[in-house]
Amino acid sequence: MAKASYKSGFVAIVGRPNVGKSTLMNQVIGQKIAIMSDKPQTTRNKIHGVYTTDQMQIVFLDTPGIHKRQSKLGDFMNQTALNTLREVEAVLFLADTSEGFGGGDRFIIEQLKDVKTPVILVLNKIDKIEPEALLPIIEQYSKLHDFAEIVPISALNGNNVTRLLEQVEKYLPEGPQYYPADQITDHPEQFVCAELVREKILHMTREEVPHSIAVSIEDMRVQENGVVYISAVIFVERDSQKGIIIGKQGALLKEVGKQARQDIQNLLGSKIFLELWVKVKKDWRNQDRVLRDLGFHRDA
Ligand SMILES: Nc1nc2c(ncn2[C@@H]2O[C@H](COP(=O)(O)OP(=O)(O)OP(=O)(O)O)[C@@H](O)[C@H]2O)c(=O)[nH]1
Ligand SMILES: [Mg+2]
Repeated sequence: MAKASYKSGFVAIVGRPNVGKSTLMNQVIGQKIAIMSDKPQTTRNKIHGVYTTDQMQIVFLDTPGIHKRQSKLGDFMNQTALNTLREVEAVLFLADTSEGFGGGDRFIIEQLKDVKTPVILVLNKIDKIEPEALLPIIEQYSKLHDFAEIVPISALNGNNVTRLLEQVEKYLPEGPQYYPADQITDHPEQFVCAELVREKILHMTREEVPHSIAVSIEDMRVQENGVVYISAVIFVERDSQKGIIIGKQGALLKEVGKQARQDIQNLLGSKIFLELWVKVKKDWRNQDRVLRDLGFHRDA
């Protein structure tokens, strides 16, 4: 049973691609549940991360970076992020202080004006800038919107993140503990495992390849010896990309498997056997049926 004064609620994390939304959520939760990379448009779905203390529970919704769409997948990603704004008690609008203010930020601020939810401006990556540079940035953003709070942080090293949580608490209503204290996400393990495989490929490939892959877990079961057997298919859009993912004599795929296995073992807490396959599905990012099959549907 929740205590009378227990506070809880949902909080969206939105912003341009690559500003550090997933890094922030993982930093708060203390475990990697949303994958991160230096490539824009890493996150494709709305990812729940649950933060629980004796006084409050915040369910963070990490969202895809809002960007100029280039495919039906891009449409889905933008829509997912924008719809989330209406489902929450507060919005964290993340901006990257090490990058100049851009049209992408302006577009998102315009969208925020249409929602009544309090918006906290989170100025991220302060570890990358000189302290004197911060004040002019705060002034610049304050002119554009009436932010409920402005909190500079470094999601990467955790600087000032506790202060951000204190600010978020102010906007939470009294409410129940929605999830058990030890639950950090409500995504099926399959989803997180597929994402971890995708993250490794994002780290090891360049140009159009990162955007052209999707990962699907085809089989996941505990074998008699206690080892979890996982079979995953990596979809690409072209034959040439298949070659890149496999690499010289299978070297790249092998490395992806090695690194993903480590992360998945940390997540599941048991030994795993990971089998990876690569398949070509032409132009899957623009095919409604394939997008649905891969879990990109409106109510996801
Ligand atoms: N120096 C520094 N780097 C950061 C910080 N926060 C995030 N990063 C880096 O920024 C890059 C993007 O981080 P993500 O968390 O994947 O960004 P995102 O906003 O979730 O990106 P999308 O999912 O593509 O919208 C990664 O290389 C992170 O390591 C920070 O506070 N300081
Ligand atoms: Mg992300």
